Amino acid sequence: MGECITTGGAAGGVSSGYTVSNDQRKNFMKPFKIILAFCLASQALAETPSLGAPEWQVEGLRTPESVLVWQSPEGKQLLVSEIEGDSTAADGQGGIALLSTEGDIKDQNFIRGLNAPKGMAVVGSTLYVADITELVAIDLAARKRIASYPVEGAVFLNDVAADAEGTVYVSDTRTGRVHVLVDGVISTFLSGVPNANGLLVEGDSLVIAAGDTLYRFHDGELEVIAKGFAEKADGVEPLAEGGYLVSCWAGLVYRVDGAGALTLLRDSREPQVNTADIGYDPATNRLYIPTFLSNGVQAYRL
Ligand SMILES: [Ca+2]
Repeated sequence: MGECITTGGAAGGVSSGYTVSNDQRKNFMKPFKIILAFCLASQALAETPSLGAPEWQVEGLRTPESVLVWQSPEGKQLLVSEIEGDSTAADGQGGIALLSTEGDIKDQNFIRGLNAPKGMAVVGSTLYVADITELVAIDLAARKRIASYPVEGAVFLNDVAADAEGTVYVSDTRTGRVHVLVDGVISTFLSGVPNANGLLVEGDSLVIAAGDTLYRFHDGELEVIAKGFAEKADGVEPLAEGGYLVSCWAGLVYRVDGAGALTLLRDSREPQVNTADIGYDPATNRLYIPTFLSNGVQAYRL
């Protein structure tokens, strides 16, 4: 166990440059505290990654960045964003592939006409996709873009998450911000979160994977859930029994338990197989890993 910092309440809050707009209607920005809830600086890791062999893997995708388990009208399917080329190039090449949960490519051109799509979230029959500097809304039934929401100052929009009311959040990893779409209007929800990437809505909290840290933003405060990822965190998924799965693009997958301790499940940095924005289905306990530069998706039963 290394450095341990525990703070709490007004006296223990850490002053910081983090800012939040938690009242979007007033466009209100105010500083807030970072609460370091756990002592996690250097948790012991399992010595041997234990993910085992994949149940299946698909190759031939086009820079797959994110996998989303989609409860479609035809049953559960996988949406896979394909950057197709450079991650920051508005090249008109990119889209969403449709896969079965058993690894069949049902339609690699399910959605086309994007640039470098990354994280996704579904609200009703609308798919929201982060596409470099804009949040794109797509009607999944018509398979067509229905709206584009340019984000002012955006550089690298990355992950998307939505709450039960249809509020949509999108992170920008380069600017360290999280933006929010409410009633068709985009505004900045949080700023000063370096490497903000994976997003997850849990009740009235927003979980953010950023750099070596997993945060929970709740009631105006940003607290540390876990810290110590060896590479920059990318995707985050909730586990049914509590805790999370967190991937790091460079090739790491961690389990984060309810107390914030990390267990390394996979390290594929040496063969240079990326683990980008993962998908997870708690009903089948299946983890889906987009391998990015390796152009595949792998499925594991945990
Ligand atoms: Ca592209």
